[in-house]
Amino acid sequence: NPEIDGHSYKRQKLDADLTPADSKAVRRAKFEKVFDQIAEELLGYVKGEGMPKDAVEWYEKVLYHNTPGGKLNRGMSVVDTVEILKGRPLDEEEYTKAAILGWCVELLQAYFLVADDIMDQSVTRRGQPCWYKMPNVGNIAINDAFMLEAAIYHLLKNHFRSEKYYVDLLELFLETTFQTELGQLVDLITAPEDHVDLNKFSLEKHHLIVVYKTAFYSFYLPVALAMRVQGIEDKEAYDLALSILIPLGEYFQVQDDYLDCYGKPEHIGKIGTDILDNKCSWNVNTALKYATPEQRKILDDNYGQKDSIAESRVKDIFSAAPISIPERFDAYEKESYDKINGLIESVDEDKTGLKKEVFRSFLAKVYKRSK
Ligand code: GPP
Ligand code: MG
Ligand code: MG
Ligand code: MG
Repeated sequence: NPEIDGHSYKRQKLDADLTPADSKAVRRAKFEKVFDQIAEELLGYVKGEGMPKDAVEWYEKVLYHNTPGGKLNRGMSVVDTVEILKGRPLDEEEYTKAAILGWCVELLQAYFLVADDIMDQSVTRRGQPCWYKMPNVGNIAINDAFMLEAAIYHLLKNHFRSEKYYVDLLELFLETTFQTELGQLVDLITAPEDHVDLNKFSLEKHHLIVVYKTAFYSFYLPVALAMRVQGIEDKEAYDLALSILIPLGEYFQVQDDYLDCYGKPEHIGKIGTDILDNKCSWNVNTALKYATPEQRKILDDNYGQKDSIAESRVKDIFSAAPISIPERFDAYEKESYDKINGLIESVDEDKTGLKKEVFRSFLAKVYKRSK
């Protein structure tokens, strides 16, 4: 019996019996099993191309270090959404196909994170050193990121080539990748290392950055993929999904920004770098809005300095009245929750073929998250 969350399960449920209400740990374990299959498939291909043993072993390490090990919200949401849209548990074949798409989203995420950690000069991720920080990796991580992305299209071809929605899947991955890269571009050029100018920041700029760098690939992509699998073709339905998932994604990235400063590294699995990196984060924009002239001066002098004393000065200002980031974040969180619930309630299920539960379950996964 596998040990899951410290309990050993006396009776493993039959795979096909699993529903969204089942224990999270059981659903996660089932989803993770599909990753072993995927890794074997990808490594089998590399071996079949006659690549040397050390290359095969390298790619295996890349895949396992960077793809599982996170919260898996994005990937598992593909499976959950297909199941909710069908309104019944999936059979074995349906489950595997949805899970492969889910893992393709996780591979996209792995690709982004490996690259993002280099660009942000981060140190840890998911409680381990960032991939580029691992012994003997360094700049090879750039190629490794490309190979995580390539895996997506290899898997899509192997498993979906004959589906009539194959091109729609390709377009979804390609378009959301471009959107994410645009968001990353604006994130990076708004945070120059050698020139701190807080006048360049604004909550409008922040909104643009987070929608592009996070919301499309983390929230819209998993649901849109599931909608394609379900055969939904109406553009109106996709626009409606977008109109809820973009605000949800924005809320999620505001949480990420908040946790960058206020999360405990041992709990969130990463050490925050936003203040040192001069990032246009929700925290600093909110602070700029409420700072007294004295506080503003301290922010101007200390934000974006590669220096941990300057960083802690900024953190003190963030928490001090009238800025009071933790209180303002609590208020923001409540307001967002109510706003998103309002959007969900207005979904016309009969007209679009969508289900409110798709969005409710996604919101429940992220509401008040602490990591
Ligand atoms: C999150 O930003 C955004 C991404 C991980 C997308 C990266 C996109 C690329 C094209 C590489 P973040 O830096 O706040 O994330 P984290 O806090 O997890 O480092
Ligand atoms: Mg980062
Ligand atoms: Mg980043
Ligand atoms: Mg962050």
